[in-house]
Amino acid sequence: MCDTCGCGESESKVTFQKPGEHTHSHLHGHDHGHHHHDHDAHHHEHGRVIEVETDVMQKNNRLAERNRGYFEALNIFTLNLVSSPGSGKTTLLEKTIQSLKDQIKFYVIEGDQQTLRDAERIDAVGAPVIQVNTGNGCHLDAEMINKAVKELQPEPNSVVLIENVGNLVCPSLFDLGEAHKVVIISVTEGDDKPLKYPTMFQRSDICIINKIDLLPYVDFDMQLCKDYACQVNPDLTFFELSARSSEGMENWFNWLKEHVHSK
Ligand SMILES: Nc1nc2c(ncn2[C@@H]2O[C@H](COP(=O)(O)OP(=O)(O)O)[C@@H](O)[C@H]2O)c(=O)[nH]1
Ligand SMILES: [Mg+2]
Repeated sequence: MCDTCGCGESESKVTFQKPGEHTHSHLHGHDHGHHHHDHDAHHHEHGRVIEVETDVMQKNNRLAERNRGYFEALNIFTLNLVSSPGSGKTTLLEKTIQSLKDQIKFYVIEGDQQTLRDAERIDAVGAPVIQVNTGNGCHLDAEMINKAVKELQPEPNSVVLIENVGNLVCPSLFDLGEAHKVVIISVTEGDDKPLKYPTMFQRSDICIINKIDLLPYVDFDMQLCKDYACQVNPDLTFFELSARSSEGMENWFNWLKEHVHSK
């Protein structure tokens, strides 16, 4: 898991902030008392490393199931949007909220290592939003969502959209309690992304291929990209769209409306 980037080992300072409010912080990750134990484990015995990582994942999965139970009880539909930086997650959220806010009540949890920029963009289109700054952490986890939801207080029958930290690796491993993971790739990133980052495509149910307005200018083979994605996950549902020009957005809106109202 995060031993590739080190974020899973470190105690990083996670902050929660609404636009226009002061930051409040939580020490996140391992408890102080356990830190040295974890640190030792990482440096001494290979077997212990696996044990510690299993503990972290088990704790996350327990909390994710609690989040899921909360969302189900209130009939809240939750999506976890994952992608590399710049694929268009925030733009897609802005356009989705602008177009459907009369029909669906949206709440947004924004994950980023630094800054309130994305939360301010969501605030500007009129949805309640909380920004989680993860510091050195390169993914959101179930504990952060648990705390963010307590702040946001989403109403029953609403939709909670979670924009994960831009990263195609670590966010795939952390269940947040969402109904679906949605992986977004843009046509400027290359058609071989599903082969390079298979876990992200395996764990997602939905794959949005964004920026199709740029197809004439890039070497991106749409069919090849979908074939690669289907090799790692034959059950993926695809949407080809442009969050900028709105081409293809209607299919995405229809999917969202069907799933929100089908329960
Ligand atoms: N041409 C084009 N640009 C887009 C599209 N969607 C997003 N962008 C641009 O891509 C950049 C990154 O978008 P952003 O939504 O911030 O990506 P995020 O990092 O995934 O949240 C911005 O300059 C957007 O205007 C699209 O469909 N077409
Ligand atoms: Mg963003």
